[in-house]
Amino acid sequence: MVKVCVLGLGYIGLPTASMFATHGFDVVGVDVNQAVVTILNGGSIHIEEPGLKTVVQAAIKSGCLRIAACPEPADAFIIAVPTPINADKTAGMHYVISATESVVPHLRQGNLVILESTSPPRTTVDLVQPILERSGLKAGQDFLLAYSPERVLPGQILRELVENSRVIGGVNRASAEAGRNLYAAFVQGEIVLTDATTAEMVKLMENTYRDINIAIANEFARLADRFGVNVWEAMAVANRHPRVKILQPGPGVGGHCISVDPWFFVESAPDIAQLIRQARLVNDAQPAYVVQKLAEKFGELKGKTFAALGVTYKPNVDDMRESPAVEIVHLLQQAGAIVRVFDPYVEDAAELTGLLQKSIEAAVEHADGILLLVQHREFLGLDSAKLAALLQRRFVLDTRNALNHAAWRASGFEVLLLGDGKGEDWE
Ligand code: SAJ
Repeated sequence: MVKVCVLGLGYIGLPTASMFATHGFDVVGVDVNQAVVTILNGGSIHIEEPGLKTVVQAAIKSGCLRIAACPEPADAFIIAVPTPINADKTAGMHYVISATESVVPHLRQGNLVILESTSPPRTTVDLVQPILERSGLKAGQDFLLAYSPERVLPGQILRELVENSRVIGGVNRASAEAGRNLYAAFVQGEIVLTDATTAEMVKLMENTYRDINIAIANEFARLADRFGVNVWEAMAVANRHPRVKILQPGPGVGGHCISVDPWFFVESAPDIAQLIRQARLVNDAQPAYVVQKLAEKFGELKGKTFAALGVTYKPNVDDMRESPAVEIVHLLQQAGAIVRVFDPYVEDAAELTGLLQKSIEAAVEHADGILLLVQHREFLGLDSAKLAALLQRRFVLDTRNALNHAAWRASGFEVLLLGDGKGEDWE
């Protein structure tokens, strides 16, 4: 039985470890966070992801997945630890470094090591390989080394792990082929082989491409506000062009991927990655733009009460990492506003202490306005007539173009739609 040691049991490592375990591998899942080890060994999981708990429980119950605090000798090591962004927008590589170092004492002739963590270009060859070679073994000869990024969408991880195409970049061909043989156990999508640095660039290019496309949508929204145009109407028309596909403007870009990865290019080649940097700045400034729109509407934000609906980085997930909605809440607080937050996916969160409400009614009661920050499915059919009776002022800001504006207006609400410079009076 092939033994796989997965280092890092987060959004990617845990589903990956479970997937190998349910496909006939002997898997040890390693996390340096003792709390994670305890939770998993206790039969729960620390991540909200559809279907994941069942798969993890089945894998652990079958005995094929064991959870541990330290790595063990294995045939293959998969490093799936976070690469957080530092305050200066450089990549935090400390987890990759320490996870790689923890593999060194266990590395044996013929082993395969795969880095999955999103990393700046050349990380596999310039950072990971030299650390592993401290073992006295040579990459590509004594052991095999590859980079294979995860590209799954939170909320659909289990399905996408299986169905998505996968790129495997080896330090040499034998390494890439060994990676393919491993992942072929459960990947049904196409497996494409290349070199390690190309695979690293592929991952960063995908998320950077999306970031830049969202940035232009956000900039179009601001231009539409300036020129008295409804950007949503304009986009719908522009998107009829066969070669145009503008993405959705919104309150900004969150999550641990798209809002982070483009900076890895900026860090590695600041002289070249200028458009990439600018797009990041546009998207990062979007929460402040939303607050500015509110300030224009209310004049003074100090003392006003707002019900913020949704604080995760995108709909129907509990993930709040880099969430623009959280930043909007904090900016409003800094401006002296009182914010009450409701999110059906978030029960408590350190950064929102004292702000989270247990029901939408509790958030909305006597407020001066509702701010729709995330288009969770629970919010799409909200009964505006019922909410209208609770508010001090019937005002709603829709940052996602997710509400039925006619219905809200019929309930007496003034509706402010992000990117609608035309406004409701136009006929
Ligand atoms: N967003 C917009 N407008 C849009 C689309 C998204 O404002 O038109 C915002 C969302 O609200 C959210 C952020 O962008 O705040 C990112 O959401 P997302 O759903 O686009 O992507 P992620 O971060 O959940 O997952 C991305 C995916 N990458 C691509 O689609 C290229 C996923 O496939 C990757 O696996 C993942 O990053 C990752 O782990 O890198």
